Amino acid sequence: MKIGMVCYPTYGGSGVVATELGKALADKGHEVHFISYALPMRLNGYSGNVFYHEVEMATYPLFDFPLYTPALASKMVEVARFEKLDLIHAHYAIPHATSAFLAREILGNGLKIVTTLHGTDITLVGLEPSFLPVMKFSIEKSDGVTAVSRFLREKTTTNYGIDKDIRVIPNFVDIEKYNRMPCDDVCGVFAPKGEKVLVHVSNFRTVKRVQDAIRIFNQVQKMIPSCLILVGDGPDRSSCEMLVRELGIREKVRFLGKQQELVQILSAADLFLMPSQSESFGLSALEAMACEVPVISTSVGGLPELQVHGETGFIAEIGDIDRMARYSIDLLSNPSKLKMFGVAARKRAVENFDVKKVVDEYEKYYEECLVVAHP
Ligand code: GMT
Repeated sequence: MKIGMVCYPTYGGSGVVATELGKALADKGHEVHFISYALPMRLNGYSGNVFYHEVEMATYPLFDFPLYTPALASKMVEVARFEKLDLIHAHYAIPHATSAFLAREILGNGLKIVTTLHGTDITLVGLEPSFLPVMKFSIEKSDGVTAVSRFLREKTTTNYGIDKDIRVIPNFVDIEKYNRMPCDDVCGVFAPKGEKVLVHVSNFRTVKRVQDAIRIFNQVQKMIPSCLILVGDGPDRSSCEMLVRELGIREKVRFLGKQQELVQILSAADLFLMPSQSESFGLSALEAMACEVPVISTSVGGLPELQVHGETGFIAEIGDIDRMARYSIDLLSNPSKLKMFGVAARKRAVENFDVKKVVDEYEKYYEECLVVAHP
């Protein structure tokens, strides 16, 4: 198959899913053409079946805002026409599904569109009155639609009144790559005296509630020698750094910023914190689980579909910092329980979210979509 993979190139789950999916499909012999305004973050290393097409943005004094949607549609038309694409897979509906619809109309050649809904495209941004009708239309006009959790499928049908078959295909992880490895060097840096290591990874947006992770850790470090490793960057980073200074725990908290390679870091971790306010799946928690790291999370969105309370970690209400701190202290002060939870976390990742299994699901879904008439 010849697939156009359209995604955001930035530090975020939807771009990661698109990139890892594209690479895995290329390994299976498909030809994958990434289309975006910059090289997707995890698109590193050369593969003969992978191509990258950058969307050029024309500027003009009349335009106060960049006109990405038509520019992306034009690039899709060009790539689809000359590379003879079978389908466009749009990750994150805004504006990718809309540009794909435009491209299909222009081409008039039966190009299929599969749209994957990832999270805030449905739960937040798409609900803005200035986007909603276009979002609904673009989803309805896609030949196939997938959502990364049952929660997100439900939100899409209720919030938008969309009466369309939406296939749930979860996030996935390369369980061979994401596997706990010896990490003496990293552990020596993070925890030279054998402290416990808590990790949080996100794009530091408000929905991630990174301040809650810091407050949970603040309670933990009063009871257990420990450190907090914060990976990622985004709008809330400065306020988080400020909070760490206010709490007087600067020596115990490391801000690593954006990182490409997480396996070493996750292999040094004892616990992963995900106190999000909204999370349609929680890809970074899955990557931690694959590395035998139990997760302390909130109960929002798709998180209860990912992890099992009392088995792979613990789940609490949004903002219940005390409870999440208590759960953390309980696990960290009980080595055999911590180990058991870590093993269960990996087992769940391997049995349910292995890249090989999930990529096959996408492949089958593409095949189904190729033979249906456009909606
Ligand atoms: O919806 C977003 O915030 C964007 C997206 C991203 O690009 O970071 O994240 C979402 O998609 C991920 C991959 O499918 C999911 O694992 C995340 O849970 C989801 N984020 C939210 O729902 C907040």
